[in-house]
Formats: sequence, C-alpha cells, structure tokens
Amino acid sequence: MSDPTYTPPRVWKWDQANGGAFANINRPIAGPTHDKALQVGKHPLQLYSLATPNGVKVTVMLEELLEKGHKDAEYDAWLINIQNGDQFGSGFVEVNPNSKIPALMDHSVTPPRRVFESGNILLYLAEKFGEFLPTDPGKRTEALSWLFWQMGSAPLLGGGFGHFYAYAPEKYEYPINRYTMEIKRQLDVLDRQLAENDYIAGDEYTIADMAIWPWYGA
Ligand SMILES: N[C@@H](CCC(=O)N[C@@H](CS)C(=O)NCC(=O)O)C(=O)O
Repeated sequence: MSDPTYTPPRVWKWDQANGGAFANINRPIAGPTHDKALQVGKHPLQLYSLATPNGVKVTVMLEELLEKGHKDAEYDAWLINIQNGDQFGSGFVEVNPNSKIPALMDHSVTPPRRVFESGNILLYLAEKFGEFLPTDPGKRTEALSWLFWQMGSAPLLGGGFGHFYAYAPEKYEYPINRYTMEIKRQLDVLDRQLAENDYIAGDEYTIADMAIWPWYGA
C-alpha cells in the first residue's frame, strides 16, 4: 500500500525503476533516443500508429473516407510499437515531437506536411476532404465542442482511471475513487446527450463520434 507518511521531495528526481506497466517507456525528457528513419509507402497519406483508442480514431476516419470514394485518402499504415520505444526514434519524433501515436504525413502537398494530435488529424482530414464535419456554423461548433471534450476528457479515463485501476504497481484507494467518480460522470454526460440525439453532436455522424467511440464504446 502507499506510505501515508510520504512527503514529496522539494526537487523531484527521476527514479527509472518506479514500477507500473509503462515504466520502461516513461521518461521525464522529450526528444529522440535513437536514430531511425520512418518508412514511406506509395500512397498520399502515411499513417504511423497503433490500434489503441487514439490510433483507432484516425483509422476509422480514413476507412470512412475511402468508403465514401475518396481515392486520395489511400494510406500506408506503419506500426509504431510503443512498448518497444518506436515513438522515440528520430524519424517519428520529426513527425510528432510529442512522441505519441497517431501521427500522419500528408505527401499530397509540397513540401509534405506533418499532422499530430489525434483530434487535429481528424479535423485536418475532415477539412481536406470536406466530410464528417458540418459546414453550418452552429452544427460545426457543436461537433468541435464534442471533439475537444473528448480530447480533454480521455486523459482522465486512460491516464487517470485506467492507470490507477489497472496499470499502477499497487492499488491506491484515493485515486481509484477520484477517477472512478469522474469517469462515471463523463459516461453520464454522454448518456444524457445520446438520449436526445442520434449522434453525439446532433443528427449527423461526425469526427466527434469517431473520436469518442473508441474510448467510451470500449
Ligand atoms: N493527445 C494525444 C495522445 C496520444 C497518446 O497518448 N498516444 C499513446 C497511445 S494511445 C502513446 O503513443 N503513448 C506512448 C508513450 O506515452 O510513450 C493524441 O490524442 O494524439
């Protein structure tokens, strides 16, 4: 159990063996750890990702665009194994300086353009292809409100509740209570909104649904 007499140090120092499921990839510093160029395939879009909820969001969007007949949404998907530290390779860090999947390179423009942060990748693709984001200002704002809601809320679900409930080296009652309460509240927010609407932002399927479903549908 946690030590109730623990007093945080005035100056925190990195203990590399601090335990937990992700201890081997957690670092207090950014930047690359090794040289590794990214592979580039033949399609306009190059996706560097993994099938986590944040990764799935973007794959859903690309597949929906292809389903609608957008040939320019063809993409090569390259696996970034975050347990092996692929996100700290020099090539990946050039695409996302924050070392997190998903990351996208758009080679249909000159020079090729990097896009990172899953919410921004969804927005970028929605604007590029004119799909899944209403043009009516009111509906567009509602969809973006829910997209940003998801981006701000999910870290409490994954990094808060998920971390302390499943991944922390020991079970601590205080953070589990705190984050369980917050996640139940978030689910109630969704329940209430979806009781009144077919989709999260109203009557249209948007990138907000694509962002929310992989996290809260699971
Ligand atoms: N806000 C970012 C979060 C992305 C994120 O947390 N990705 C995780 C996987 S779901 C990751 O790459 N973790 C690797 C690490 O933390 O080193 C986004 O939505 O794109």
